[in-house]
Amino acid sequence: MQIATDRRVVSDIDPFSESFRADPYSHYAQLRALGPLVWLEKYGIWVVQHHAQVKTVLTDWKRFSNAGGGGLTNYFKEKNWRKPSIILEVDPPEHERTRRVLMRLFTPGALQKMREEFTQVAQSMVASAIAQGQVDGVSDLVQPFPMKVFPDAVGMPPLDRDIMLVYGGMVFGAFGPRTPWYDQLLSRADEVSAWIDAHCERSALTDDGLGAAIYAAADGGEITHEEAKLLVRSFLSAGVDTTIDSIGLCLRALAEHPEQWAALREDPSLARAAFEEATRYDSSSQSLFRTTTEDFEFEGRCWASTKRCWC
Ligand code: OVV
Repeated sequence: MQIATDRRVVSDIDPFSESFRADPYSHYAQLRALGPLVWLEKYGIWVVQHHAQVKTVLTDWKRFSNAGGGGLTNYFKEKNWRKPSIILEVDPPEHERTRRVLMRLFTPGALQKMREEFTQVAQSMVASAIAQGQVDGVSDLVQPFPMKVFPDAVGMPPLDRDIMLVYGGMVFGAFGPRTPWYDQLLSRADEVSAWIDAHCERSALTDDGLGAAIYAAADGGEITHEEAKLLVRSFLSAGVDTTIDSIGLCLRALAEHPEQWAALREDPSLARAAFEEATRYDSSSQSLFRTTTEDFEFEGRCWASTKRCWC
């Protein structure tokens, strides 16, 4: 730690390094101990980790904009390999317009239908795992489940969907800096983008899924058909990897805490609370970025516009 001449608290910690990723929590503690606002010199970004500051950064979109992107790449200065998400990487009032369309999909009836379909798939996957005798939690259950239920709910036909994992890696890789593994995925960007684009078209979807309902909102004039396609894409970008990670991290937490696993086996009605707690205990999404839109003072230290914030 050092104090820069303008009294910034500076750290050389790299949140994208392998050592950080292997053990994020001790690094978070180190960063938190430096105070409410730290300058990460490797990337030239501010980081906030304390609740009050994180809450301000994540809610005050007028000063901390989403439109610069949710990751390290600053869209005000640089283009990403894919078009920005019109639900994630956008501020009000545009965000409210697209959010309204998505929120309307989740009526109690639609959720009930999804619950039934998801439960049926889960039961049959668990039944075949039990029949198999020995399972690999991640490859036999954790990955196949969201890969089936989400695209099914959107209305995608049951084609080979493995390319979606490559796409997911590219989407979430884009939140960080260029790394060899991300560059390797990016070498397939054209092919993968074309696949995703084609499979989000109205003509590629069933007429009774979430995708069809989004296109119906476009017919009603609330959004354009091009925007409908991007909202369908959001389901495939945001839903699959996050769910795989969340269930996988939950399984790992249970494996590492056998007494919690025993309590859950004893009382399976704890499953919902256990899963929700697991998503807090070890979250699939641990960092988000915002971009400042104007010069202002924050925590007595933060001024310049379009500097990234990580929280
Ligand atoms: C929450 C999230 C993560 C990644 C991508 C998207 C959303 C999207 O809307 O494309």
